[in-house]
Amino acid sequence: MKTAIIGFSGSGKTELFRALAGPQVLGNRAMVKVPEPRLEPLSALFKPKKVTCTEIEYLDLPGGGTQALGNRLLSDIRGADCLLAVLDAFSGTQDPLKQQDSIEAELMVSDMAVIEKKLDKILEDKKKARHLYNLEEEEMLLKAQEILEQEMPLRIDRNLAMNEVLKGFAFLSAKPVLYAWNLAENRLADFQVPSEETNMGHIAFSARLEREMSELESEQELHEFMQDLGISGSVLDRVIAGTYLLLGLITFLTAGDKEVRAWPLRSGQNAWEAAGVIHSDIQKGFIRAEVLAWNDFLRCKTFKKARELGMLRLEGKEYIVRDGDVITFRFNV
Ligand SMILES: Nc1nc2c(ncn2[C@@H]2O[C@H](COP(=O)(O)OP(=O)(O)O)[C@@H](O)[C@H]2O)c(=O)[nH]1
Ligand SMILES: [Mg+2]
Repeated sequence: MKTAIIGFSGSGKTELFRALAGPQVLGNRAMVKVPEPRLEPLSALFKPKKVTCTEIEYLDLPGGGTQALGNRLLSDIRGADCLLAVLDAFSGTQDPLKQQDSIEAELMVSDMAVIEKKLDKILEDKKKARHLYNLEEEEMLLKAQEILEQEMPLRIDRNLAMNEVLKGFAFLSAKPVLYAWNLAENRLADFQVPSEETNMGHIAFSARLEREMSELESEQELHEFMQDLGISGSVLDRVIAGTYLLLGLITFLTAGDKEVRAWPLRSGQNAWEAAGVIHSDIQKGFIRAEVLAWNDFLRCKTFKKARELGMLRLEGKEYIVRDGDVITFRFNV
């Protein structure tokens, strides 16, 4: 999972990146561990050699001066699954809503250019009476163009944004976006973040505060600091929770003596798809999934007990995985 951090120069992108990546990270790419408290009780039971959590890759991109993107960065942004867009709401020099409008406009203009070029190409092919072009592609592109002409980002149309035919274009305005409002410290407690829209979320943070928090010596100090300011959780927690919500992700777990591990899955995906997240062999040879719901695990504490109580369920490929399911896959190699 890859997230590109975008926004105007000076909005606090690099500060946010450092808060996510930790001070020791050099360069502009970092794998950030997704906090997963459910790994601990499982590890206590299995005492595995390895405990692995999910990671999200964050990419810090230099701001393009007067632009939030800048052409040479587009290819980096295209490769991202979602965008984290930082808004300067601390300095008072630029209205954050205007920044948001500019970012949206840049994303849409970029997509529009790609679409026009491709449609021109299709037109040429038609003139030559070549029927090599893909009719569905043309249809989808025209639909996308229509949305953009109404000054709407492609992400508002979920089906279009996820469409297989359009995937290869990696349209920027089709990507889910999480806006991070970089607020002045004193506004953090009572700021109301805008409500969610399709494929768009918002969180608030203060880059200055995050930096101060990272310099505190003890947990106790940190706790008091946060209480005084009326904030809960770190920006890392908020960004990750925001990203999971935005992408509709849930977590399932696998547990054994070798490894206890958390895996990301899109909400609504089934056991067969979950198997594929782990390994294509497990998916190919899928026989069944033994599933223990998280609350049942907490109640039973051991798999033996869970089996005795009939809480360990045998599920087939079609079973829709739930957040926190502990799954053992049975498969043929
Ligand atoms: N006072 C204050 N300064 C900030 C805040 N966020 C960023 N800055 C400062 O603004 C400048 C630009 O921040 P940076 O993260 O490098 O912005 P970028 O260009 O988006 O990567 C740096 O000097 C930061 O210390 C903030 O929340 N409060
Ligand atoms: Mg920077």
